[in-house]
Amino acid sequence: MDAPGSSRPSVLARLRRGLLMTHTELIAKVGEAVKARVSADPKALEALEEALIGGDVGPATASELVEAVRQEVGRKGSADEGLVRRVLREEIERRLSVPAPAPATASGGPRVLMMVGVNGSGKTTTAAKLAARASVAGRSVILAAADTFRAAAIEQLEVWAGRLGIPVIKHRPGADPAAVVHDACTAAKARSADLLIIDTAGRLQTKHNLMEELSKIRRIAGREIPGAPHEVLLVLDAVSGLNGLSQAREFTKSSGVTGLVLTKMDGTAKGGVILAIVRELKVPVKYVGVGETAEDLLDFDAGAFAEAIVNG
Ligand SMILES: Nc1nc2c(ncn2[C@@H]2O[C@H](COP(=O)(O)OP(=O)(O)OP(=O)(O)O)[C@@H](O)[C@H]2O)c(=O)[nH]1
Ligand SMILES: [Mg+2]
Repeated sequence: MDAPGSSRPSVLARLRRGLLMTHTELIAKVGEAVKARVSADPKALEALEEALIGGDVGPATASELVEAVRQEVGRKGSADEGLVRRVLREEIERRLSVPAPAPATASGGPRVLMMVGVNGSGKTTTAAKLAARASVAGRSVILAAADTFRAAAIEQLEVWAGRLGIPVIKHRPGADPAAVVHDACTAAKARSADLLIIDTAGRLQTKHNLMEELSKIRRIAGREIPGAPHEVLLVLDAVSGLNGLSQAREFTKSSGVTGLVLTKMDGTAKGGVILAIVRELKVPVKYVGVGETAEDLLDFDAGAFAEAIVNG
């Protein structure tokens, strides 16, 4: 995991605290499994599997992980705690190391990033965090308030933009979001911005007209700026756990998602859900949200995440 600036320890600490529920239970079960001599006692493996399921990794991943432990223990002929942990860590890291889709060809113009997801997942907050990050790195950023459903949604983005000193392109509430995106693309080109971040309204994947609206936004962006949107981030709330999975599946199918953001990992989230999501969607996790301030965003690092889950 990595985060900019001096806030790094506290941000990492928040992720660790968020992962604690998965970790604590898992570690207790690893200890039990080892004590009961994994190879000899299937009950110990069952307990480990239950702990993994309790951590929201999903039944399929849980059984695969336990099978990997069983095989390694069989090969080595012994099962010390270190071995079980090593197998789990390696297997978790491997599963989370999904190659990113080929990047859209660079056009030389502004890079366009679009946030999508169901209601309340953290799209606007993550858009602001990413804008803050790019701005701190010296890149010129523009935000597009393409969530025109509610006046409050536009205001929320404006508050962030004002705080960060970043321009925001907006229309009236109820306006066509694609028109906002059109204007934002024009502004981004005219001002030679490095990055345009489009905030969209939360929507359920079952609402066909709303999914169509996303397609229209994509088309408009692509017409104005070649290759846009260069990145489509599906923002998922980790707290909703496995419930969000089927929704996410439809989103990835229909809106060309290139990466995932898992938010609210600082709360009571069971971090194991990342494994279930990546297994299903086969899209890489790019960022992890660990709080509500601009700094509370981590680059996702599969190795560091596996280490934090298994070894704390
Ligand atoms: N603790 C915590 N809270 C978060 C995180 N990300 C977002 N939130 C909070 O979650 C709530 C919803 O976040 P928004 O960014 O408004 O979510 P959204 O997806 O834009 O919501 P809609 O536009 O209504 O669909 C807000 O109270 C945020 O402060 C996170 O990583 N950790
Ligand atoms: Mg929003």
